[in-house]
Amino acid sequence: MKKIFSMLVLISFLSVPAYSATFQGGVTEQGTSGSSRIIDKNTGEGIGGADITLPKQNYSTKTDNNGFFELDTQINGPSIMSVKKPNYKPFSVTIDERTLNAPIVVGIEKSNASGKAIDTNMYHLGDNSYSDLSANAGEFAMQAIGPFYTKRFTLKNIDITKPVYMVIGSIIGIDTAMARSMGQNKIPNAFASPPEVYFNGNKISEIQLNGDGQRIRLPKNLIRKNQVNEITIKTGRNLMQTAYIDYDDIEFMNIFIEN
Ligand SMILES: [Ca+2]
Repeated sequence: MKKIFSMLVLISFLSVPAYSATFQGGVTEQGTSGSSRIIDKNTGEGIGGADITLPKQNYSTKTDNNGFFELDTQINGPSIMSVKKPNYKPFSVTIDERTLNAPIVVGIEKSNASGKAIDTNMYHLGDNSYSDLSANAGEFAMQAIGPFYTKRFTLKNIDITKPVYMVIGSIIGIDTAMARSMGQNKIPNAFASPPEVYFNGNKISEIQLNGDGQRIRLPKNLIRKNQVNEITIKTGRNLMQTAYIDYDDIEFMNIFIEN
């Protein structure tokens, strides 16, 4: 039931128009008109000196003293925008040309002691071979590092009596049948198996859809407290291509742990 609910929330987020919207960790609210702005999610105050980056466009800017900023660049189709500020959780959101034409307000949240940023870089998995009709194909920023990504990290100050989540800030390019049925790509005759997530050698999840702030619960019995843990994300394969392996080309950024 909980899974169904999460899916509904995700679906409603994906289908909400981006005009004058406030993005707060996957929750969309009606914003006010005016310039785009980064605010503290809890106090509502503008955050000055935050770094705004569009990795694909190789574009970056900073907010002014009151948190306002402008995106003086062109984008075509969904693209990942990242927001970074010391002492705040790294944040990213998938935007498109409609977002660029209307002001957006992004609420970011102070990091807490038990949360941990694992990796704030952007990665491309796959083989650099993909259809122009693929989800977000026009927006791929960089060369593939191969079909999988692995990161090792220690989990200190983790409270395993509470739920522990791995969060993927943003992910684009997934061409599963579900992504296709949601209108996230336009490939008529092919689809891919979903990316798989492994934690300490155990498969814990599959990612069916593109989107922001996707949470994957880490099974308590697999967590190694104060020791090295390992996350692997393996991209899917084009299930209609049998002559050779065609990996699904995807990009993601901002992996962190929430507790
Ligand atoms: Ca491919």
